[in-house]
Amino acid sequence: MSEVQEKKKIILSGIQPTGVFTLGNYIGALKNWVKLQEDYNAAYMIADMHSLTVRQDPAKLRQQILSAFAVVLACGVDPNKSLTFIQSHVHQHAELSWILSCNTQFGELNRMTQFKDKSAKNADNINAGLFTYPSLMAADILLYQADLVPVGADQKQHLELTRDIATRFNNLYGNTFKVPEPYIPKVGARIMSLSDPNKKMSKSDENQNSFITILDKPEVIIKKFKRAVTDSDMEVRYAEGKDGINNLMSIYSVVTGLSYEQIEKDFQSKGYGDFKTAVGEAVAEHLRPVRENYERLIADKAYLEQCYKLGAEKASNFANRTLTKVYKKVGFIAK
Ligand code: AQP
Repeated sequence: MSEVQEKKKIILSGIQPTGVFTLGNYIGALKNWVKLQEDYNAAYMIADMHSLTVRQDPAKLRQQILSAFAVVLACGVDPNKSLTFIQSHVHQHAELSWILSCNTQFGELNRMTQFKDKSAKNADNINAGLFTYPSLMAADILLYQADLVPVGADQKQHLELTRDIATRFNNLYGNTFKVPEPYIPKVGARIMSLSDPNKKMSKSDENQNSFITILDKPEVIIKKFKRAVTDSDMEVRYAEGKDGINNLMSIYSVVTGLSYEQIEKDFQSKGYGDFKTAVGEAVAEHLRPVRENYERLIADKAYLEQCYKLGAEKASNFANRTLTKVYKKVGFIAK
């Protein structure tokens, strides 16, 4: 981060390479990342270490990490403007995570609802990493002295814990960490599954028809929207109990910029079939530039490598300042 940029507030966000990013990840995170890099000193990471809390196939994970990095750039994140890196390339994350684990209480981790949810989903692999995940997340944030962290509802509790850990550490050892604030994006819809609109759209969902990936071909996108679960009513109208239609309207509104009122007017005398086709076509068109950028980037492995190596070097320099301070504070001897 340059001297001039350093005056801006620091914002940090990460995304797990647990699959190809969905339209939900795009609308809820990546689209905002691009906007935020103008006003903030942004740090964006591919959270590959976090993805190990669920069993991954190594060959697939390797490919997903690179693909995820390329998608982030394809969406418009500029590695010259934002610190863009792969978490495991910056060893300070694991190191600070250990120190923070020793400053986090078992009871605090045991209260995390995501741990309970994920344990229920992965009953055959309730590993210690799944339990201590929030300490690693705290390290991710505190290493960069982030002022702000964009959070969806599911990460609110973890950010609260990060704040508690930072405050506790500062009280015990003297001021070390910036205590981060949540950043609530101005526009940020929660995109729901196309096959079950009561469930969040997720990249690791087993049902391929439940999500749109950023890289799906236009004909696939249109087909998936045609299959989207709606209701037995016939009206394109945003209303309670019409979760499927509400979800499609929210997606359509984000990609076209049209208000719900305008959408209802435009589809007044048309059926769900026409509406679903319109949503599919609009999404396919909206994602076209990202898909085209991605195809260009993923074919240029040398450029990607250059970007993630430079990102790792810059991130590591920054993170090391914090870690050195922490090691000194807790009483370790400098090498
Ligand atoms: N459906 C969604 N709508 C809006 N925002 C979403 N995000 C995820 N799904 C939606 C946002 O994407 C960012 C990165 O999320 P993540 O990869 O760290 O993990 P996640 O939230 O658990 O995303 P997935 O797709 O559901 O991953 P899996 O299937 O691996 O658990 C976050 O900012 C998140 O809010």
